[in-house]
Amino acid sequence: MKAILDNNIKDGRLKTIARKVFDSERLSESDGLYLFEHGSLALLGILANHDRQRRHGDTTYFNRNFHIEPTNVCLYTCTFCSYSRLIKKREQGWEYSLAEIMDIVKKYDGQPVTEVHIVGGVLPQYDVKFYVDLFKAIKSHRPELHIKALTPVEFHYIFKKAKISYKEGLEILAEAGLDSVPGGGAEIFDEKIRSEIAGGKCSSDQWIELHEIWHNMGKRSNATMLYGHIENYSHRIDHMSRLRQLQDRTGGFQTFIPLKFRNQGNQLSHLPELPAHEDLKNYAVSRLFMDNFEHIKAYWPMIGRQMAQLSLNFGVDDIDGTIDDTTKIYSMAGSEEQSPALSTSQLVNLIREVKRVPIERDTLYNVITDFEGVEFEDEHGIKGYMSLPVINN
Ligand code: V47
Ligand code: SF4
Repeated sequence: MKAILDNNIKDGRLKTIARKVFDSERLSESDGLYLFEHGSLALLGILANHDRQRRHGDTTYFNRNFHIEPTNVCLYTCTFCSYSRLIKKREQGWEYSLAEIMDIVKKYDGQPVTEVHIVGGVLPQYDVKFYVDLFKAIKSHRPELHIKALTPVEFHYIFKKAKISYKEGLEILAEAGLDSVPGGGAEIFDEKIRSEIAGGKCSSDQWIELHEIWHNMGKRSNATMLYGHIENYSHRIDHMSRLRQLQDRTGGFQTFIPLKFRNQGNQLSHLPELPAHEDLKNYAVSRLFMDNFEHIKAYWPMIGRQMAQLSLNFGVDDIDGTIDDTTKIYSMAGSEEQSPALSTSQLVNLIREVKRVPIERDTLYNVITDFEGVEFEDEHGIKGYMSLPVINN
């Protein structure tokens, strides 16, 4: 493979970059930028797939999860956000009480979900005390359910309001039951672009600082990048580079999740969405550049299941989870998945259709079920995938 590529890549710089990939050498920021600007989709796919295969073989990960979005009313007015409602229009949104949130958690009693992902708008009543009470209530109801919740956007706001340091605040939440932190709120770290699309909320440095403190407490988190709006390739490389540096210091990130900007119903609706080949390219460059991230995730509710399948050839090894139609962030922004929900057998088949081996993981990537050659009945009573057409191919 290395020799074939070497003999067929005409561009000397791309040839050097390809050699680095095959020798597992770190790509520089300018290598990353060069790949974005000059790499063909075919070359990027081959390189990123090689890197993914070396790390994960044929495995593709997923989990059984559901989301809770306590509110979509928000103090901030991020221009890309289709989901939030201003306080003065709060009657158009929802604001769940602790009891209502617990009712959602209880709906999953007896179902084999392993993770609840909790994130939403920022409002004064959702303060440190609220989340402490909520996390404790969830843990006392279902101790083994992993709570992946909140982002530096909420942390910064609620800790400042409570007049406690980031470290004190994170320790209080961890003690109450917070297990890990999702990747949201990162958007784009470049300060100028960030102030245009997400002005007022936590800064890039604060986002990094909060994750660093969390990692230094021995905890894990994810990282995202919102791309395809007013940023350019250099901003994306700068964003990934800041994450890569933090990961060098702590090793606390589990997965990197590029999030494609969707343009319906927000203040940036005049911007066209990126074409599919740009999304695939972005996954590939992410895989190649983020050498110290073990996993690259394609979030299927945002890009749709077919793109999620394609992304598995461009460096992606994780496609998130069952979701069960519990998140509105992407359907309200125009995703083709208007009611995102996949049963376990549907997820298993989606992965098997593109000849990968599905592995159900927990949030920390411990293997729950390796589906290679396994027959099963999922939580919806759908009998083993062996009976579905794709498996007979
Ligand atoms: O920070 C909001 C993004 C993020 C739009 O950690 C949008 O496993 C595209 O972080 N178009 C929140 N993106 C979601 C998030 C996430 C999702 C899945 C898994 C994990 C994880 C984390 O959603 C926000 C923002 O970047 N977002 N609006 C939009 N119109
Ligand atoms: Fe609020 Fe988050 Fe939407 Fe920004 S992205 S307006 S912080 S809900």
